[in-house]
Amino acid sequence: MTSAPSTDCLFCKIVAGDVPADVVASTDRVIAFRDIDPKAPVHVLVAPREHHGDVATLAAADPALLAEVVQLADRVAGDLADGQFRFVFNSGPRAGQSVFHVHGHVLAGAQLGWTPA
Ligand code: IU
Repeated sequence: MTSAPSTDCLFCKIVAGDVPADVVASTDRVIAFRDIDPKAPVHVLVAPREHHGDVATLAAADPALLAEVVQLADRVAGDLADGQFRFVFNSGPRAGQSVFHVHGHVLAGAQLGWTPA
């Protein structure tokens, strides 16, 4: 998948500031914003500003950028919760991916259950 910005991509529009989002943290290359349909007391999406379709594509294209995504997730969990968090990348529609600009879900702020299926 391409790293070029996509005019059809919701998260590229959020990165560009064309669609509003509740941004909680950001760096030069990564942005973190609250999920509009939270599944935990803290539910924040962490995405590279650059467009990559899924986490494996990002890992292959720019592993350092994936590390920056993880580092910002850790910072968000420390700032908004107690530093303990689940970090989920849905990869592919059958895994639940609905936005095809890679993003990790930071879930925190409560004792989390397990087994999604
Ligand atoms: P997924 O892993 O691709 O399914 O995650 C997409 C998330 O994006 C999902 O949790 C939505 O609630 C969330 N989201 C959002 O935060 N803002 C939006 O405008 C839309 C979806 I559309």
